[in-house]
Amino acid sequence: MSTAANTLDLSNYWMPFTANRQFKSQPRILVAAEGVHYTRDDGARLLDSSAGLWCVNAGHGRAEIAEAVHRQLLTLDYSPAFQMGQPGAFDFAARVARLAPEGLDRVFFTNSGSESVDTALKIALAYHKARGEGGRFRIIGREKGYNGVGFGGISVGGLVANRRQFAGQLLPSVDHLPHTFDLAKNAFSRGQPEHGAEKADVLEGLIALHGADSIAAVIVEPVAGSAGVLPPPKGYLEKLREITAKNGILLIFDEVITGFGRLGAPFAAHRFGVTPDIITCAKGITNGALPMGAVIVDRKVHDALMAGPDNVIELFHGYTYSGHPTACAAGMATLDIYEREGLLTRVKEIEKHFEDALHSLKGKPHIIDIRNIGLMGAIELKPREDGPGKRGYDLLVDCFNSGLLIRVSGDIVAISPPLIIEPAQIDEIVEKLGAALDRLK
Ligand code: PXG
Repeated sequence: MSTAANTLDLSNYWMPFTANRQFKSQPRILVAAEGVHYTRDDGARLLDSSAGLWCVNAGHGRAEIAEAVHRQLLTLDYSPAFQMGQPGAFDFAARVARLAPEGLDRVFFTNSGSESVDTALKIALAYHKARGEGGRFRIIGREKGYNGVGFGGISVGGLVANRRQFAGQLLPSVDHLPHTFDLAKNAFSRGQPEHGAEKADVLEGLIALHGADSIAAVIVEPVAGSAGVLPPPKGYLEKLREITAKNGILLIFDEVITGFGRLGAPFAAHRFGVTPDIITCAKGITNGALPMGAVIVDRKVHDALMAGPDNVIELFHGYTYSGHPTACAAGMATLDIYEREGLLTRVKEIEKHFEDALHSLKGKPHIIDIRNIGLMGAIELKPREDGPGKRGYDLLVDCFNSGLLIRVSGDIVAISPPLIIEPAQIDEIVEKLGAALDRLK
């Protein structure tokens, strides 16, 4: 079987978040992966600077995960998720709970980050209803937030491109905090920017406007990922926690990207010392090997729903594949690797090297900002006169052709390599990127 792009029929597959016609006229096909490298269909290797899509934290081709999934498929391929259990789901939930911040130890499984977000929003609404506060129906998201692509997620999210095609049918009763991006004050920040904690005070204004007793939850990414790596200003998350707690509002951290070691701790909540009521996660939970997500819930939120007659389903929600046996097996093997190889904290050791390497690009053509935290970095380019996103796309193509896989959204390059990356490989990413920037128009 040939996998070369020129022998593939590209017509049937409608690609997600892709300019399909542009792609199909100039396809980029990956056929294999190992460690921190992909292999293209022409056999050339690409250094993976984005851990796939921020998910392959332990690097590619981990045999241990493959073997666990293989064994599971032959033992119990599928079992009904509703009103039946399989050992793997209970074991894996206990394992995830042990990694989560203290108090968050009830785990609802989903199949993606988008499902985790929609699940978390539903749990927040159901929690307040169960406590007789059904008037709390409003949800506060944030501008520039990416919370997946379900109707809940795009409603609380704040990326206009993800919303405008569907405008008119977004969730009602949603409001947004302002984003924290401030190029004028924070350009070229290393780690958490100095300015912007006061943006959290806007929540007080929204509470004054809507009334605390109408607000169910606030959902934010601790570090905005898709918007182009926006670390929280110093003191910002602390303020959000203080204001939500004071007003009986649940705080949800969307940790689909930041979970499982990307910031040098199991979760961003640990890194920032701020504990939300609910964490959503996915991606790194199975090292990207199989689709899975989870919602990790404070026990008091969970327990509020465990009221009423015990023959009644407490939460009318779930998926055919919640706690799928293979996903749980992949997750167990993934956490074995993370723990054995110290990957949940390794980023602390390489973060400074990563930061210095990225910031060494300052002064290269077109760069208007470089920012970073943990093993997440962004390089923002000035959009070209002929249209936003074109310069970023040209850079993506040049890098692809010269042996580097980068993730570009618009004119922002996001760098988030697998957590196993070696310092010399970080240098190689930066070198290749620098050379491509020198060539870029
Ligand atoms: N929340 C956050 C914070 C995310 O980053 C989702 C929810 C949705 O997850 P699913 O599994 O439904 O895709 C995400 C996903 C990118 C990029 O390069 C980011 C995501 C997905 C694909 C690409 O910016 N984040």
